[in-house]
Amino acid sequence: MKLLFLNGPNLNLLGKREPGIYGKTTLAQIEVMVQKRAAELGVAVDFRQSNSEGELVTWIQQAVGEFAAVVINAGAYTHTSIALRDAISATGIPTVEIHLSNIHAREEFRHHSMIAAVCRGQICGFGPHSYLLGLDGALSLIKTAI
Ligand code: CA2
Repeated sequence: MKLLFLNGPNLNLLGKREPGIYGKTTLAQIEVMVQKRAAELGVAVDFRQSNSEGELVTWIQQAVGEFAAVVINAGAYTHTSIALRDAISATGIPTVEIHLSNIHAREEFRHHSMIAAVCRGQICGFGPHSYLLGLDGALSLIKTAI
């Protein structure tokens, strides 16, 4: 079974800029953490990042038939992207929304997620651990026949 982890704009800067907000852990280190847990659970993970909205949309479209579920930190596109919402909705692929920070405790413009209503669940506020919770969440969706 394969899971697709998608990361949106600027998440490639994690651990390198603004550690006060997003911490010191890099995206590469988060991937190592996710891959380790996934291997223990016998699941394959493809872990990707893009700054391009269109590329993220294309990856969601292509996930159909190849991945059992998607775990997505859409970054700032979370709050703006009808295109990502439509892609998740159109493909019907079970999707878990994740965030490092608690978006509901931050600026008001981060409180609304364009994709939340078409995702199966939302995890936020646990720092890098949100990714492991996203992995668990996606697996629980698959085990309960989605
Ligand atoms: O908390 C999250 O995971 C976010 O998805 C992160 C996004 C933000 O726009 C969302 O509201 C919440 C920002 C990702 C940018 O990451 C940076 C990392 C280092 C330096 C600058 C940005």
